[in-house]
Amino acid sequence: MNLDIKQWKHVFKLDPDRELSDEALEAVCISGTDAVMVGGSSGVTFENTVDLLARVRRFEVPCVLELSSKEAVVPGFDLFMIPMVLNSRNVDWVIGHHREALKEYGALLDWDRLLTEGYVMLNGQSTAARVTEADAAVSVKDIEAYARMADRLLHCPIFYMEYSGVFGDMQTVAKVRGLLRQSRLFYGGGIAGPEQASLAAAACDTIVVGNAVYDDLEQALATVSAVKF
Ligand code: 1GP
Repeated sequence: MNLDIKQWKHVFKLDPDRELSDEALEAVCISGTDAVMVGGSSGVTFENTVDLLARVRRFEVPCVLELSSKEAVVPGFDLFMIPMVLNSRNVDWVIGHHREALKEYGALLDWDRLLTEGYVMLNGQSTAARVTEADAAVSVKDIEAYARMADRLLHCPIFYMEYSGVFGDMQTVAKVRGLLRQSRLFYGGGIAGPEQASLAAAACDTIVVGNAVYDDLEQALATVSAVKF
């Protein structure tokens, strides 16, 4: 199992709050993707997260939990990704929820499995942006500043450009990748099939495919070979 995120080009993100048949889940897990990330912006509970972990565990693919609430901290994932929403107006989404989680679990954590994601929410209409009270009306200069913040000030292993639900501006994505020294650039948003997957993969380091799994599984699966083989 390859847990070196520097080698990951493709990730599927599955939402514990959405239905996925066993056949669809199997197809996702054996698709050749580098990892399955479990996470969502609403309706994520301990129960539905455990359930999805158990179902993904039948396969060999790395399984990552992207933590969005301390109620859904489930042990047993290969890695845990901790978002810090750099363009949130509410400090809770930058460090507040993190403080509360660490008060409870700080002494128990396996820090080697934990990775910080410096997030910038870029689609103001998305649930993720609304829930995290993000100021998505940012300029390219702002995004570049957030990228340097994640990369050089905070030393986040991941800088995540989140366009959730819409396909983003690949010129900006490529420009940002050129600035990063050590953070890996994750791009997510609106990758509906192989063409968008190739475009996004040419601009970032790792693409994240979410909604397409639920909207058009065949197209979603075709994103893997578009970027990996
Ligand atoms: C969402 O970045 C991911 O967190 C993927 O976005 O659902 O639009 O593919 P989509």
